Amino acid sequence: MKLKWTMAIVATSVLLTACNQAQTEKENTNSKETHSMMHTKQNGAMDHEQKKLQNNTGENTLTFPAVLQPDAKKGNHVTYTITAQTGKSELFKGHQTETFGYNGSLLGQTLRLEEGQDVTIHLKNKLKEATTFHWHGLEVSGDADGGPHKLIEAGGEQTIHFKVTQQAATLWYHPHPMGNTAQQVYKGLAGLLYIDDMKSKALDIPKTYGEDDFPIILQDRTFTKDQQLVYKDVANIDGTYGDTMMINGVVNAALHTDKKLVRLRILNGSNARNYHVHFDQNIAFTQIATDGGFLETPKKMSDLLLGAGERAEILVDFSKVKGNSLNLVDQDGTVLMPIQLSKNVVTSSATTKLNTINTDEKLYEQEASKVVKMEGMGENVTINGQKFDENRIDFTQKQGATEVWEIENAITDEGGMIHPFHIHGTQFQVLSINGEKPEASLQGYKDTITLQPGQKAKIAVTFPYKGTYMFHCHILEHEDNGMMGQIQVK
Ligand SMILES: [Cu+2]
Repeated sequence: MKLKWTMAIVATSVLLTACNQAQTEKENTNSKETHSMMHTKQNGAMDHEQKKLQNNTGENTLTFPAVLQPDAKKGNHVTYTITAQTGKSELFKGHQTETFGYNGSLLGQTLRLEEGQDVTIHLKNKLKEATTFHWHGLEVSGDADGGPHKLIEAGGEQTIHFKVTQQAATLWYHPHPMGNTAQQVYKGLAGLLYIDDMKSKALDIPKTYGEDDFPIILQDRTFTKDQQLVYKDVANIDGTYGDTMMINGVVNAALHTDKKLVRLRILNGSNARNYHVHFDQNIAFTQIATDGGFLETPKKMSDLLLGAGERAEILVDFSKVKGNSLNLVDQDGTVLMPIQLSKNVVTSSATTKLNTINTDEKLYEQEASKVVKMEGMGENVTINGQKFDENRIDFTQKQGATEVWEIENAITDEGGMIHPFHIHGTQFQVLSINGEKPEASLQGYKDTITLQPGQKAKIAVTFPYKGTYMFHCHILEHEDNGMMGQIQVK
């Protein structure tokens, strides 16, 4: 296994070095020819310019992933099988696109677990390449977490067991093989994982899956002329952006619903793109949940930043819309998702209290015991000046102990860029951003925090279980290029 890893890293760095040289040449000579020539040799073009996202045309109707049915359910114990496989998807009428999926040809079915359940999952890899199954946001042992150490070779199988011990939340699952995560997610490996608990079931909020409680997986993709997803042709070392909006695996999808109060569970499942979501026509919305659970109260938002890997649950009352349509838009007004409204159904929610979040006051004064400095762009991305090494443990922490981590997105001579920082196996609390109280969207449990260049966050981190976990930038190309470290929880 070690040999393979080394080979993957060497191969990646050869590619990335060439890519970086090409960038320098491009900057120096501004010669597009030189740039593309460099890449012909390297078996794949890498365009450093980020693709602009086109407006979602809304020509297709948004559908929702099916809910995964258990193989068996006996009392508190549930068993599932999740298979990573290849397939063909009709994303454009009359054309078959080759894709990856879990238990299907594209994306995964939604896994719905309940707090307190004992879970067994049989993992099957029917791809022609190695993969892992990572449960993003789930508090489980390092053994069940599906990091790069838990590689399942092509045709291989694994079985994991864990108990659900965390509160209601919208989590997700995706692959995590070293150096190959970006490509596998790009081709379609990603699924939702919902946790329900007594509290979430009792709350007076929309909760009927696909009727008023909508999963919204935002992904930007670029298709070739023959409607294929060819990762190596579009891969960008600083994060691969696409020009076409795909939601829940539907290209140019519009949400069709009634004029009523709805809940959107938005996952930024993109490789790298950040979204500043809001609605046009000044339609107000509230955020009710962050990555790892409900906020204490609904928070009014005008704009919500979601970096790669982050989730937010929002409530929006479409009965307040004057016409029959509106759009979910990005910062610059780009249409992310058109929404078509039919009949008026008056609904309302009186919920003001969603959750209780206790933070130990002492933590605000506590010095950070761990410092994570994210630096660089392109090939030069590092954490604390180092690239990932599977044989190096960067940090240790005691199971159940809460430590304050300082996460810095440093600006270097090259400049800086947004990095979404993710820790496996924990839901942390944000204590401060640049010494100030975090904004409302960060006042809940988080497993990923999107930091602007120059920002420093203090977070309170507790690992409920033991094992080796990753912490990394969730721009998948940065992660693949070693912007990742590991912590051993004992
Ligand atoms: Cu990054």
